[in-house]
Amino acid sequence: MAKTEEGVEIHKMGAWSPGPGCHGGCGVEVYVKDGKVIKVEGDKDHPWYNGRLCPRCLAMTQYMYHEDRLKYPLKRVGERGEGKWERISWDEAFDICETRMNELKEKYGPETMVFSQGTGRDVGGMLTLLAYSYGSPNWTMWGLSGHSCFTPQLAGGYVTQGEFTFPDAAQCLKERYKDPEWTPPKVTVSWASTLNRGCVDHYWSGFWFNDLMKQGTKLIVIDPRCTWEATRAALWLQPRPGTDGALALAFLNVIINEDLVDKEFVDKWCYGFDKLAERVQQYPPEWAEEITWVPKEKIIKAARMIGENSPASIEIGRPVEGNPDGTTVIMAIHQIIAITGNLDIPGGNLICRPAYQVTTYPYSTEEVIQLYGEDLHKKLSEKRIGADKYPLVKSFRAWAQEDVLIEAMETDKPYPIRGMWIQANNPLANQAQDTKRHYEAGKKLEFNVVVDTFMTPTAQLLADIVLPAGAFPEKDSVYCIGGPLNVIKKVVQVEECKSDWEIVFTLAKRFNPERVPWKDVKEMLDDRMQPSGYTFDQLAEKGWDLAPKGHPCGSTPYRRYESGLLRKDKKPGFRTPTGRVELYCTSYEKWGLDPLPSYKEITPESPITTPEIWKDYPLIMMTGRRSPVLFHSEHRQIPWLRECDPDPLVEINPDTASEKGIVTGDWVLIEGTMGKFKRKAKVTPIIHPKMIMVPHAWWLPETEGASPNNYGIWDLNCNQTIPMGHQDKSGFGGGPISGMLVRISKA
Ligand SMILES: Nc1nc2c(c(=O)[nH]1)N[C@H]1C(S)=C(S)[C@@H](COP(=O)(O)OP(=O)(O)OC[C@H]3O[C@@H](n4cnc5c(=O)[nH]c(N)nc54)[C@H](O)[C@@H]3O)O[C@H]1N2
Ligand SMILES: Nc1nc2c(c(=O)[nH]1)N[C@H]1C(S)=C(S)[C@@H](COP(=O)(O)OP(=O)(O)OC[C@H]3O[C@@H](n4cnc5c(=O)[nH]c(N)nc54)[C@H](O)[C@@H]3O)O[C@H]1N2
Ligand SMILES: [Mo]
Repeated sequence: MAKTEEGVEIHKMGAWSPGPGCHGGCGVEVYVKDGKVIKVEGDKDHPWYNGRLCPRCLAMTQYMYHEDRLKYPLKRVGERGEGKWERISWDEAFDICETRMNELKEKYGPETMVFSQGTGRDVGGMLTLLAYSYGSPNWTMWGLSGHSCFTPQLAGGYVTQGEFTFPDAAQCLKERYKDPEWTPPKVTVSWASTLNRGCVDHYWSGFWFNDLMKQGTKLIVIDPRCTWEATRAALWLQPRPGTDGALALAFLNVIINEDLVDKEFVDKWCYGFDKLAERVQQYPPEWAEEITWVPKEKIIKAARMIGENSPASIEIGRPVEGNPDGTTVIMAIHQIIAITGNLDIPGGNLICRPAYQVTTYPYSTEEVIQLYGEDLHKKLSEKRIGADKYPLVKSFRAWAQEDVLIEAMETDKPYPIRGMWIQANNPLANQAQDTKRHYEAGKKLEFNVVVDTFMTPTAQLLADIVLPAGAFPEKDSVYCIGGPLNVIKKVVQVEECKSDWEIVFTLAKRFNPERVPWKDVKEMLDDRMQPSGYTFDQLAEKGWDLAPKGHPCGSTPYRRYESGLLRKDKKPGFRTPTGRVELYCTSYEKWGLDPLPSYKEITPESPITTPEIWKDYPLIMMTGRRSPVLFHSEHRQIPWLRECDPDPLVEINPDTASEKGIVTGDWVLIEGTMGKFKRKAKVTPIIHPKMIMVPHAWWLPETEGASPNNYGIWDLNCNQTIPMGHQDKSGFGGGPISGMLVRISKA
């Protein structure tokens, strides 16, 4: 830690939630004076971000010292939703949680308690520790239909090449772009991804793409909306939402039929090419044009650009995972990467692993086993909601399946669900689809806890106990996925807030001291960091470290399949049953699923499947394009950020708007077959005339939190019009966050 002459301490660390809200990984310098954070800046020495930082991190002081922050534990004293709370001590809060949760366990069994998180903040590791110490297998993202964020992507990669991949932007090389092996991609595809707005997948961001463009990379953008990226693209494809699967199959058709395949790689390292080649004959560009609304010439041009230019890479955005049969679409995209020879090469799609294999957050079953052992994993899988129905829920990722879970909550089958622990998650303002259904199911539960930094609609409506979490400079933690190992360290204390790790650690130890053998959180982190050779304090001095090139547990060198660095048995090849990239998926075959990619129009509503609804609801609703100053439902209270994005908008094409007499600034009623909500119009040509875009997760913390207003969610939340229950056969994918049909009118 450095210190200025004025006595300001400068702490280097990785930033993760709470605060920016994000998926983490930026290197920051936290400036502390007299026990208070006075500013946060980017760390120029950090290998990924080189000093660049998002607006949400820059606004950390407004976040940390906001007057509305939760400052101490609260106990509900009125009815749920009445907004009546009483301050209690941490001891009392822990005692209540322990007693009530043990009562539920005795009455119904430990699986009666659900542990829900939001997106990939480090809460995943914490929740598994708490849930598994208590004895429940039901760790989940409550209400996120088909688990349609990141999990289909991880699962699709896992069954195809045994791992997940990200586009290479030299992020794992110590010398970055100066490394002699580095080659920029000739072409990069941004497939349903707002690179410029969010740190989308941990470390693939807009400015990196700028870096690549300066090195000559050309961009293909696949997005129904004319985004920042589209305006800079060499080629922009504008598909109908939810039809990316058809597009991917047509790309495969062109690449295979025009012989744009890397034959050497396919012969040596792939399995089932002939079967794939045969299958894709059904899917020529003419066929895809009709389905996707993308002219066939553009489909052919894009496929050729990918097939003729190596290295090339593909970034897959979340909307692809919400496609019907999302996991299959992801498989097809991975097949494109593999057969064009772009897997694990410089400038291609890199196989990513945590540095030194330090795991705190179990992304896959393998990591669950690494953290908790095979026996416990097996035992928990027997009762996990959805595991009997979905092989991937049982064998790949240890989540309870949320479309099955909501049914279980309503029917008590296969067993009663009676309590919920909600941490880093705001499902009623955002994550849950079919909001009312989740509210009704959650309201019935006997005991609910919310852990957050601010009072939220979810906490107001469902919680019995609310616990205040510390922001990232108020906690010790470790961050690692596919790049450097970052330390996050506690440098200040704010009010009575406690770090998420401390909260779950304390309670987990009460439930099961054997599973939590460490004396404190730091000792646990030391233990988990052992493979790196660092203790927590040692790495905290530096802030971060990248595994050296060639270290078997990092994301380098390139082409690790050649040298046996990927497989446990150290043989060359991939971590799949055949040891090859499985273009014909033997795991899917074993599980009774289609081993080859296919396309079905199975969105709940669409111009093709439900023409009668399309007549009355003639617009396709997309939701959720990211805002750079907001993270999901967060930051509505932070002045510097709200000023940049003040209103709950709906983006409408000028022709569509004028037909309805709507101009920018008008309030608009948006109606679907399930319900309605309101938004303020932003009339813009970047939207297709047959579509609208609704930024998600809006609530108004400046308005009344108690019922019936509940910070405005019942007026504004678009998820009231999006159903559950359209997951694909794998259990993952297919939550129709994009693609529902709506009509609009001036409110
Ligand atoms: N219509 C629509 N709905 C969507 C989406 C969409 O595109 N469209 N996107 C979906 C996707 S991809 C996702 S991943 C989900 C995300 O859903 P969530 O991750 O639940 O996101 P938030 O609504 O921001 O809720 C997070 C809450 O946790 C708090 N918080 C943040 N960090 C921490 C932390 O580290 N510790 C604690 N204790 N609290 C913290 C915040 O204050 C906030 O209240 O939303 C989904 N919902
Ligand atoms: N600042 C900020 N950053 C974030 C987040 C945030 O809330 N704020 N959220 C984080 C989370 S959890 C996630 S999952 C990621 C998500 O980030 P992304 O994966 O980038 O997802 P979106 O922003 O929802 O949508 C990206 C683009 O896909 C387009 N799109 C919509 N439907 C379709 C479709 O069916 N097909 C195609 N091809 N395109 C479509 C939209 O027009 C949009 O421009 O962002 C993460 N980063
Ligand atoms: Mo997400």
